[in-house]
Amino acid sequence: MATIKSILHETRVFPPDAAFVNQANLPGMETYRALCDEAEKDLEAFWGRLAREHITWHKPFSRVLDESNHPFFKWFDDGELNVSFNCLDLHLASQPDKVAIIFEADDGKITLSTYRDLHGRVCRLANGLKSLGIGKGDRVIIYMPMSIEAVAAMQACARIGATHSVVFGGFSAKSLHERIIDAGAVAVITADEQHRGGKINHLKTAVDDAIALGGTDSVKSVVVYKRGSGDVQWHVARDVWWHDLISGKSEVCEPEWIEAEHPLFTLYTSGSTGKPKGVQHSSAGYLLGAILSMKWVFDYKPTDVFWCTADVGWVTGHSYVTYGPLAVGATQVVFEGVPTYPDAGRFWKIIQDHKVTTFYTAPTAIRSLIKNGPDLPGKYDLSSLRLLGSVGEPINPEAWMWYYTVVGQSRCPVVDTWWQTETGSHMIAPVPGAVPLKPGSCTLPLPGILAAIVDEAGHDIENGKGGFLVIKRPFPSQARTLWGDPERFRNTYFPKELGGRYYLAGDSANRDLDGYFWIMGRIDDVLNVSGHRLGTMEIESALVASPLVAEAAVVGKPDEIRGEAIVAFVVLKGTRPQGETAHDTAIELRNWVSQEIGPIARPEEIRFGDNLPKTRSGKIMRRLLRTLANGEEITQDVSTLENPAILEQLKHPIA
Ligand code: 6R9
Repeated sequence: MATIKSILHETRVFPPDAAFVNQANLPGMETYRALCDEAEKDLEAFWGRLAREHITWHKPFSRVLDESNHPFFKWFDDGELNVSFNCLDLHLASQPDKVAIIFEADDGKITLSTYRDLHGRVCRLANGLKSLGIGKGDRVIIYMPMSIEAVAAMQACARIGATHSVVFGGFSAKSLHERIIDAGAVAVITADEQHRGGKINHLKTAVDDAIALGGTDSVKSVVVYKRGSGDVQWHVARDVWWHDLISGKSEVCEPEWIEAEHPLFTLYTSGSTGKPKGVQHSSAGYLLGAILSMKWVFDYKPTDVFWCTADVGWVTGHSYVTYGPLAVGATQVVFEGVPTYPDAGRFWKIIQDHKVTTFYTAPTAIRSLIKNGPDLPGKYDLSSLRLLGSVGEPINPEAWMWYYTVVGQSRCPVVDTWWQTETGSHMIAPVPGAVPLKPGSCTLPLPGILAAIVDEAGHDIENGKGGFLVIKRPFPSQARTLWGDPERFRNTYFPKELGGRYYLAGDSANRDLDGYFWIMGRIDDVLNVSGHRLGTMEIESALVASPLVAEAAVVGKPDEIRGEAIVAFVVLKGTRPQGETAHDTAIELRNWVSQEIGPIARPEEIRFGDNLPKTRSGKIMRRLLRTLANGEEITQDVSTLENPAILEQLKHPIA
C-alpha cells in the first residue's frame, strides 16, 4: 500500500516554533516529560491530582483506582458529580454571556447560543424529560441532525442521570431498531428532518419504521424536534413535539448528583462480529479525558473559537463537540452541513466567518477538499487559525503537508490524534508546544497513557519494528464494559493470548527509533471508510439477509479519498448473473445494504462468482479476495484452494 510505504520513509520533522511554545499550556519537552514521569512514578497520585484540579465534584472522591475486578476498572468511584453541571453551571457563574455555540445551518443561517441560553435550553428539556418519567439509569436513544438541540439533548440526559446512546443520523431504520432493542431504551429523541448538502433525510420516518419492526415496547416516548416542515406521521400516545414538551418548563433543573462510575453514555461501534457493540463510558473518568485533551492537545485558551467537524453520532462528536469544549467553557462552531456544499470552500468560509482558531477534522475530508479545490483555502482569510487537528484514520504525509502548508500556512501545528470510541479521548497525540511533529505520525502518548507495541504473546517489541498496539495500564477515560456483554468486553480488549493484562486496541503500529508511533491499520475485520468503522461481518450479514444472496465476503481496498472502499464478493442463490443483469443486481444489492445499515456501508463494488475461493476445510480465503479487489495479480500460494477457477470469475469488476 502506497500510504504505508510513504509513511515508513517519512523523515521530515517540524519542531514547535518559539511563538507557539511561549503561549502553550504545556511548553517544551521538559514540561511534557515531567508529567510523563509523574504518571510513571505514581499513576494513581497523578490521575487523582488531575481529577481534583480539573473536575468540580459534588462529593470528593477518596479512592482513585480500583483494579480488583480487572479489567472492569473503577476510577474515583466514591466521588459524586454531574457532567452537565461541569459543562454549563460552572460557566454560568463566570461567563454567562460568552457564546457557547455558533450554529451554522446547511443553508448558512446562523444561531448563537450563550452559556446562559444553552443552560436554559438544557434545563427546560431536562425538566421535560423528567415529566415523561425519564430519570437516572434510563436509556435514551438520540437520533438527531447536528444542531444545538442535539448537544442539548445529550446534556439534558447527563443532567438527569439518564444514559444516552446517540445513533448517527446516517444509519438506517434497521440499525436504529437493533440499537433501540439492545439498549432497552425508554425514549427516542429525534427530529422531523435532517438537512445536509441541500438534501433532506427524514429521521422521524426512520424512527417510525424502526419501532414498527417490533420488539421495541420499552420505548414509551418519541420526542421530535421540528427542524423542517413538521410534516410527519403522528402516534398520539407516544410522540411529543420538543417545543410542546419544553413549553412552560422551568429554566432551572437541579442536576442529579451521580456516582463517578455512572454510565454517561453508550455508543455502538463495529467490531469483528456481525453485531455492533455498545461501548459504555463512565461519567468522571470520561469527562477528565475530554477536559485534559482540550487543554493538552488542543492547547485550549479562553479566546479560542473551536471547531470539530465530527457528527455527534461518533465518539469524536461526543468528546470534542458535546463535552470537551463545553467543559472548558469554549466558544465552538457546530455545523449542520457537509464540506462540499454549496462548494468545496465551505469549511474555509466558515473558518473565515467565525474566526475559527482551532480546527479538527478527518483525513478523508482533507483529501476530498484537496481533490475538489487545492487552491481554495488561499481565497479565504484563514489567519485566525492557530492549531489544526486530524482524527479517524492515518493521515498520509502528502495530505498532512497540504493541511500544514496550505491551510495552516506553515504557522499552525497539526495534531494527529490517535484514539478510539473505546478510549473516550486522545491517547497518542502531540502536545503541540512540546513534541516535534512528523507528517503521518501521531507522535507520542499523552502523559499517563502507557502505550506500547507487543507481539502475539504480549512481549514488548523493540523500536523500529511493528506489532500490536496496546495500552499497558488503566486510564480514566477508557470504556468500562460493553453494554450487557461484559464477557465480550474482556475477550475483545483484554485477550488471554496477550496475558489478559493489556488493553488491546485492535490496531497494528510501528514505533520508530525516536519512539514515535505510526498507526498501520486494523488487525481485525474492521474497515475504515471515510474515518467510519464498519465490520466486514456486519456488511456480509446484511448481504446474506437479501433473498437473492447465498453467500458473501467483504474486503476493503485502498481508496484515495476515503482511505478504504468496500468490495463485496457475492454468490447468488440463482445462477451467476452476467452483463446487464449483473450490473442491475449489483445496484440492487448496494441499495439493499444502504437500507439495512446505512449509506456509509454501501459497497463501492460488487462482484459475482459461482462460489468464493475457499480452502479445502471451507474457509474463505480473504487475503486472495483482497488481492483481487486491489486489481493485483495473485502471487500467493493457491495450492490449498478447493476451487481455483473461481478466481478468474472474481478477477474483474463488473463492466
Ligand atoms: C476517534 C475515532 C477508531 C479507529 C482506530 C484506528 C483509526 C483513529 C486515528 C486512527 C490512525 C489516527 N484511527 N484515529 N488511525 N491515526 N489519528 O476515530 O474512533 O471511530 O472508534 O475509530 O480509527 O484504526 O482503531 P473510532
